[in-house]
Amino acid sequence: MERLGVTETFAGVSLPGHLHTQESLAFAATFTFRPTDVVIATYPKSGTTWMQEILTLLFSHGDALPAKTIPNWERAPWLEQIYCRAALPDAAPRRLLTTHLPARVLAPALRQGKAKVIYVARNPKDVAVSFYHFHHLAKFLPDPGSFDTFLTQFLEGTVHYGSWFDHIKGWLGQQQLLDIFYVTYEELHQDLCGTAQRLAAFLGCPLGPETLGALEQHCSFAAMRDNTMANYTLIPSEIMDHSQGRFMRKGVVGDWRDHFSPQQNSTFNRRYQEEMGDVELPTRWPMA
Ligand code: PPS
Repeated sequence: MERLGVTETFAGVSLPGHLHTQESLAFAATFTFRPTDVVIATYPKSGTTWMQEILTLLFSHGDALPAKTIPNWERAPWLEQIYCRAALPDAAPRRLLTTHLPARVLAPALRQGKAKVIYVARNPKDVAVSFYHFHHLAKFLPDPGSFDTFLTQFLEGTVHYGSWFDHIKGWLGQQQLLDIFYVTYEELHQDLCGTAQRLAAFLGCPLGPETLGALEQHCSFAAMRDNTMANYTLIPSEIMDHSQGRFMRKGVVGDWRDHFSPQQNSTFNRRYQEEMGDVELPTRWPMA
């Protein structure tokens, strides 16, 4: 398969060449946003797919048809990926986009275009676990080696998509400058309906009880795990080896407790404190 072993470097970050070229990355970096654009920004494995599904249901006013008939990567194209230019519905009244790029690449254009941004963050310990498992499935990512090796690279920020710390600090630093809604994976878990209501208010999108009911049903882990338009099983096995695991893996909070040794946990906590000690997070994760 094309460019499976290729790595692109852009803005100091390594990215899979199967999904990105310098041309596609330049397309993203010079993109002209509109005030009606809604951009989901995430570090990988933070709840991107969940947010794509929630916004699909919100924008369809609870009609599940788009979520059940259109793959999520078409409903909310990845701005920096090769196919985006062709996939973007230019005439659409509201474009939903997704990105893993750091804020420093996109923030000036987002500000200029007055687009709305939804930043989804997740406890980085769970991100690391989810990302590690995803490396076994995704043939466009390098072999992660042992969990210990991967965790070291994750903390050093040398994994594909770069440093989790830089990513969240970069986007949080835009809070006063961009029209941005910050939400965590853990909040979605704790109160999906309440979070959807806050999202709807941010987006100026009506949300009646029927839409909310449909959203709750279709955005549950079980429904999304079984929805071929959301669970990535449509991707051929040469690109995602489905025998190695599921994209919709566990969908729980705190899975790191089953993966981290006490030593790994204390190394992680020390690094987290160094990087995040002074950072004001709108919501915090239990790190112990
Ligand atoms: S990616 O590859 O960056 O787009 O991945 P992303 O979608 O950000 O994250 C994938 C993880 O999110 C979990 N997920 C969910 N959890 C709970 N409920 C719902 N509805 C849901 N949808 C996706 C998915 O299972 C991955 O987490 P892990 O921990 O690996 O299960």
